[in-house]
Amino acid sequence: MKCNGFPENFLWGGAIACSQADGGFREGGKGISTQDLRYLDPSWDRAQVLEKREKWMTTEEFNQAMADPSTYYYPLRRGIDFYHQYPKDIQLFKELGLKIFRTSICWSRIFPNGDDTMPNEEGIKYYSSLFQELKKQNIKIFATILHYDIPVNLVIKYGGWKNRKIIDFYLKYVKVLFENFGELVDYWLPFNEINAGKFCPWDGVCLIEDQEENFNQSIFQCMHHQFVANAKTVELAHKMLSNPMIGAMIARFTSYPATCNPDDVMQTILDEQYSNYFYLDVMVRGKYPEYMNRFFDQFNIKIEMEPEDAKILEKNTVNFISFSYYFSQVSTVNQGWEKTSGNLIMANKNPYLESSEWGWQKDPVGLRITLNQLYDRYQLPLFIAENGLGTTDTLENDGTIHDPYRIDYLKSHFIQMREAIQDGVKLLGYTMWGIIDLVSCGPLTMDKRYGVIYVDLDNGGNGSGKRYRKDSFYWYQKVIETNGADLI
Ligand code: BGP
Repeated sequence: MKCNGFPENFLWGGAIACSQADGGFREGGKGISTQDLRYLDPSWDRAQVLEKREKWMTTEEFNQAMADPSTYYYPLRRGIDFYHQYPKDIQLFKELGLKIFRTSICWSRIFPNGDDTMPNEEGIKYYSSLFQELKKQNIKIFATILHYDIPVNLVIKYGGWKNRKIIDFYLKYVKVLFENFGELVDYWLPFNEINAGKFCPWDGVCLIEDQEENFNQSIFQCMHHQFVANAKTVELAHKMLSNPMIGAMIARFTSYPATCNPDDVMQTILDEQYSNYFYLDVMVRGKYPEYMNRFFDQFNIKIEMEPEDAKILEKNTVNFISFSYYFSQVSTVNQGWEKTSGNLIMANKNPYLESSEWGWQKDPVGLRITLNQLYDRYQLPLFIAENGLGTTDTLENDGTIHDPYRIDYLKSHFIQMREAIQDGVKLLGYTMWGIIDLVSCGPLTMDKRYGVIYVDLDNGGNGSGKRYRKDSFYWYQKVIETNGADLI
């Protein structure tokens, strides 16, 4: 039954990732993860932050980070201290009325080195109590098994995702999660934005820039291992759990032809295939699509596969599709087309759209387009795993935060979600990105805030850490309570 245009059981939610929120660096037996090594000088201005964001991990930076045990230049080691504050934060989520909460599990809390014989009991205990607390408050759990951060030892010793051995380490980790949290978690997601490896190789597939001869070759080899790991996780889920919901996720790069020049239209098709559909085709349709052969030839990519891989991929496909959606762009063969920032990439500018403070082009209708495109192509239920507006907020002296721009952003996207549902799209839920302010993933700053809950910390981790409700908190609370009735 539909109610106010949204299904009665629509899952209004919020999302975070452990590496951006937890902190608790080296506490509870946690090992060092690849995201713990990402560097930010808190004194940098916006231009310096943006310049750094364009750069990938180098050997020099890696060694420097490994030698530095402090948190000063490493904001992802600090997060927002969710590791300690989660009981109070969950109270706020409860007050907000969240139906579902998405977070990732930190692999290096469960297996500190990735190849340990036994899991770290303290890590298991932490997630048990976090998940039980959520259940106590009647909040469903959407767990991401890997959101970029793998134990760094796996990179040092084995070369990370390039090495096929990592599939077994990953599955050993997954098995522990299913054994311990199988009854608690409602939706499982083996990989956050699996296409991220192509655009941000350190985050997605843990490759160090100056250690690769053919970057594309390495990226797609890693990706193949992730696809096999994904399929084997699906297989394991069906063996170990009852009726598991286990999904795929991409960072969705919605693109329109820049002009009606047929070359631009063809470019749009190629951009769709290479940046979006390839990844979903493998995980949903269970095989490598033919159009990738041409791409692989062009970049001289030869993926090593085991004879059984094709069967594994074919037999173990996901049962829902999730994606992040923040912006849209245009596709063109015109190399000189004006560019702007976007999630994970530099995007071609669309003159019809306004951009956020960080250059990301706001396009609510693009969300309806995306939902229709993905549902039409795959005919599987969809889940919007991330969406939101990252921007500066001001904490007033009286503890209020007035963020009408965020309300506008969310409202316009929710209206288009409702349109898509009326178009016939099966949409399970929506987990707003960064429901509580956290360290941003690209720039690594706190001043790119997404939350409806403000966290009093600056780019250097200074501040009380106190949580405040923004105006958007009360607005989202009403949306959830009325299941979207108040949207115009
Ligand atoms: C996605 C990531 C998230 C998140 C989001 C927003 O790609 O899955 O971890 O951070 O983008 O990006 P940013 O934090 O760079 O603004």
